[in-house]
Amino acid sequence: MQIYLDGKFYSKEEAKISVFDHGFLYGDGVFEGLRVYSGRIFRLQQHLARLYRSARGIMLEIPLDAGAMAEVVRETVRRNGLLDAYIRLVVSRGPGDLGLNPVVCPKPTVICIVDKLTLWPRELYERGIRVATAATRRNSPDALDPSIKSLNYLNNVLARLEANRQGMGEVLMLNAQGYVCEGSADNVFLVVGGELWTPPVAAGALEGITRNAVMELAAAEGIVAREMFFNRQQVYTADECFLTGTGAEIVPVVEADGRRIADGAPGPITKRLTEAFHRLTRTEGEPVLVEEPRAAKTGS
Ligand code: PXG
Repeated sequence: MQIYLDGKFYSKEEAKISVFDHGFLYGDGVFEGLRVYSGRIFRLQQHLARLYRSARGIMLEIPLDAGAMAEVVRETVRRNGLLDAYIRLVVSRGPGDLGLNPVVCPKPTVICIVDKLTLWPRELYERGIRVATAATRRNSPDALDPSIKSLNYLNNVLARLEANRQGMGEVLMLNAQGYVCEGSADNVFLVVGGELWTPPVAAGALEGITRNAVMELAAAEGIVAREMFFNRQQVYTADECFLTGTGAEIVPVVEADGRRIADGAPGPITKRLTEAFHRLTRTEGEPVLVEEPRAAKTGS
């Protein structure tokens, strides 16, 4: 494995950052999680746009422009040679002193890691997962805006711990008003009366790249897709529910807080959108790694 760190490539063992890095000391930084499908980086430009928006929100000046950053990602993918992979891009405030004031951190740390994917078990997609509402509310936008994909993920980690303790596949996080925002690391969708609903970013959701792709695919399939505020009761009584994220893609949800959703099986619109999403990931995006043509097999 070759990891990009501040302009150079290192092995996994050698890629080290300072204990004074404010990304480590304070969760002061931003990140992106991307995927490579068949040698193509999925929606690289959208991920970079979100990274730079997140950085702007925390007044972090990324020392590379978006073009140079795109090349860093491509080069890291090329060097690792994985046709299907997960990419983690991290920009932290960089090394400083023990005080939290970012003014002492002149040089942000830039990291790009390309790693093998750990796919969710197939049966989760076939049977769907159970979710529960987390007691941990999503960060309030006036404290730490959830549309900033920051390194400060304790809010999400606390919610994820609740899922683990309850033996659930995920939790649904609510905002302070009780509206559903998202999962601990994924966006949430409902199908209601043939329409597709997902909470608006203003409800406290991340503007997920998978979420946006699903909204576009729905429109192309003739399904009305809306950003809507909804509460837990509307989840319980929905026709279908699913989660979206870069790692998980589209995961059907068949039970929420002990209430079976519709007939308790992944629904038809969820399945249609999943197929459309798989087609999209296989075909969209500029190829960075081209599969070697297989040597033609001869007789023996
Ligand atoms: N909401 C939150 C809070 C997230 O962290 C999403 C939604 C989905 O966004 P995308 O752009 O991925 O469709 C995320 C995704 C993973 C992983 O392995 C994903 C995230 C963070 C850590 C790991 O899928 N964020």
